Amino acid sequence: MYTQAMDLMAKEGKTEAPVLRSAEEVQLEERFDARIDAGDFIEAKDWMPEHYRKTLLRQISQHAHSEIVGMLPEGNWITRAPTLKRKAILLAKVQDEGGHGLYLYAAAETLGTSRDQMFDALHTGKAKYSSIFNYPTLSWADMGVIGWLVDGAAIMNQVPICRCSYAPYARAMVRICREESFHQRQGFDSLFVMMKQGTQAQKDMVQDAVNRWWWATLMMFGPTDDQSPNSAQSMRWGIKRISNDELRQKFVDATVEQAQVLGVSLPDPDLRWNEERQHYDFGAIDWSEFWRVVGGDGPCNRERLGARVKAWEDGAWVRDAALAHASKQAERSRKHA
Ligand code: BYC
Repeated sequence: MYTQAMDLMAKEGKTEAPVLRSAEEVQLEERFDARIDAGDFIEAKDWMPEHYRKTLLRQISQHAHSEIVGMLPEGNWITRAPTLKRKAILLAKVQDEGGHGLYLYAAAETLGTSRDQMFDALHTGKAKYSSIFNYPTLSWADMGVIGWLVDGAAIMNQVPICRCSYAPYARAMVRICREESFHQRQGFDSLFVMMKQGTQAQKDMVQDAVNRWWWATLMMFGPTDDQSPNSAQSMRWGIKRISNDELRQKFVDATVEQAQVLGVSLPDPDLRWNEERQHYDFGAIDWSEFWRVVGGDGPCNRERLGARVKAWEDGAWVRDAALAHASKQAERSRKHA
């Protein structure tokens, strides 16, 4: 089946020619598959098929890029937080996202690619990052909604990755998920305060933010399973444990009740409980918007990438100074050796 995702992959030159394998490689791969089937974790020094390595590198580096690009929409509000308490929380949260990026870059480096290569892929637009960070943060309520919905979706997607077959990624995810659950709670708490103690204008601001973020959040889980070219192999290898559609459904089911507690409505006239399925039905996602954003043409793609490139260029003197310091230190310890 030809899909929009395949079209994008072909444009990016990612469609691979079939590779002929030696008998030894076939045997190694059979042994590898048996380890996956037995639920073993794969460590960095273990043999792995090249496609497994590439798939992980793609997913982990994109995940790392999402964390550091994800600092930008929220960073936008640090100077305008309404109270010192909310400013301290937001500052800590944005700093956590930077930390998540670093754990993930470190996990990706174990697959044999340098951080400089990964940054280069991000800065030249070759690597993707989550579509969600290409939307603008227009009001303070967006900070609460990012915590509640975006981090909520992130947790739903990331908890199963704590059991990913690649151990360095799984280990990084354990710590990230713990921190993400605080992020989600602080978002919910901030919205709860506005909805229960706020003025009508504050309540309207929350509802407006929910209306703007809801559909983009559902897109975070990726294309539907039948349009997801990577899912089948990633599920086979235990990189992904739960499919895009199943995770999206779990998220909707969990969020509807939270919205009721907050007293906000979700902007979907087709959202209703389906007794037979024991799940909420929800309306059609605008996949053309998703592919437009993933393809680089979302509301803030250029701004986000521009900010990352500028930060990289402005930080060149820090990297140069650190390298000069490290080589002086190395020379000094050589002399004293
Ligand atoms: N945005 O075959 P599929 C955070 C791409 S950070 C952009 O289903 P896969 C946070 C996909 O990459 C949250 N692109 O792919 C941080 C593929 O293209 P390529 C980030 C997307 O990999 C700061 C193509 O579409 N979370 O929470 O099997 C502040 C076909 O898709 C998206 C992670 O990165 C998207 N939403 O499944 C606050 C989690 N969806 O790569 C919060 C780890 C799909 O072939 N990643 N694409 O060119 C994953 O779990 C999986 O990679 C995905 C996609 C479920 C995202």
